[in-house]
Amino acid sequence: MEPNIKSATSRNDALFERAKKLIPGGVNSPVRAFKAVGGTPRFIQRAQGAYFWDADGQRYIDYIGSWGPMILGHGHPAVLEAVQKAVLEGFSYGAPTEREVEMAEEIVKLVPSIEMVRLVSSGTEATMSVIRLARGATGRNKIIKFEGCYHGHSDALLVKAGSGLATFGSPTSAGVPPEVVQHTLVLEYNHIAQIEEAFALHGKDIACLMIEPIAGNMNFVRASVPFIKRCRELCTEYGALLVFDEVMTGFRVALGGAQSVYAKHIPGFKPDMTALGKVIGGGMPMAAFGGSRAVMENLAPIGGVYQAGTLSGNPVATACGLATLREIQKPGFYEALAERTRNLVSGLTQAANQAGVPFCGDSEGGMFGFFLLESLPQNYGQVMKTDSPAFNRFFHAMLDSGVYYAPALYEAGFVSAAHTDEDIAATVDAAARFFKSC
Ligand code: HOZ
Repeated sequence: MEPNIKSATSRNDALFERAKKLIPGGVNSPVRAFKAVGGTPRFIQRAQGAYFWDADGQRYIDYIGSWGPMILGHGHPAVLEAVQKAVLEGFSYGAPTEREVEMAEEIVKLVPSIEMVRLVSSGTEATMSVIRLARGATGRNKIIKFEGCYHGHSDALLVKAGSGLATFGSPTSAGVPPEVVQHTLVLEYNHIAQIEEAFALHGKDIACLMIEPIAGNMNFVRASVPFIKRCRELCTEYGALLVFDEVMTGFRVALGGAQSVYAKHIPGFKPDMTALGKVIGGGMPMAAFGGSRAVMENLAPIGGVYQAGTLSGNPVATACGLATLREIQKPGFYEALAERTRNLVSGLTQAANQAGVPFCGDSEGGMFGFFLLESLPQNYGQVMKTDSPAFNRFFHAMLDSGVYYAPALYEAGFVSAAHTDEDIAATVDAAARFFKSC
């Protein structure tokens, strides 16, 4: 661990000032601006393995991994080789390639609920397209989502809870007309009675229920097994599609995604549709959505639901994604990743407990979360009770010690195969120093 890293260093400051003149907030995605935690964002210059270095040459143990994709760590040799070879063959053709077929074959092989798949370029595109497809396939307009689940920034999904079950949500973003979200019903995560009531009221009009099965956009909150089971039963009963947003959890929490975790507890469990992203691109812009053949064949050019993209199935992105998918299928990969991630969470919990600081955490595969609370929250309202000034102090203390967590308490964390036991121990030591000083 490199000691005494300053909170804000000159080149990061200078770059932030330059960026703010031309880029709204100085960043191309809001959370990167450090607005929630304060201070100057680090401008990253390079990355290798479990680390990245900022514009002042300071090294950080990276626990965001590009917000999930970098499951192998940065610069994995097999991925680099595949990308370098692909780049020499051309960046983009706008015509089909063999690697897209290979990519589809891999996804269908690894995720049993997916019989057909379409590649797109971002998680937002995947979830947005799934909604259109669900509406087109069912001939219904209404959709259910859950408070605290983030499904990208398309209009219909930028919506907060309405005042009751009979009312629909209101936009969370300026620029989203209320009419656009009038069909989006927002319910409380893990609240079985609410979904039952919603289906009883609107069931015949509901096209799909979309859920992050392990919500990574309110830190890390699992849907309970009974809750997922009830979602499945109600969707089946009313003819709505159950959509798992596995942009974050797909190939991250297990080789078969979060759905394979729930299938261990619910015999025969499958969602109807799945949105994927992040790990399948290995750090390149790639995402996908897929599901049953019957539903997927509603997509153009076979069916009447339109969806397209110039960079969809991009040859460099598919090379990167395929190389990544091949590495994660090696024996023992997820066992080792999950153990290291568990060690991180238990180490942090122990360090906090020894200092009398309230702390709890959870993990699945290479994804984790923690809260400065006595017990794990079950929904967004409980997550909101977290003491954010305390999180911000923790975040900056860790940053100063060379550990980079997500700069907002609503985000999950990610461990890669490149993180070593020493990295975990150094992280826990840094946290222990902070907790003792509280
Ligand atoms: N969608 C991410 C937050 N859950 C942020 C992505 C980014 O800033 O790169």
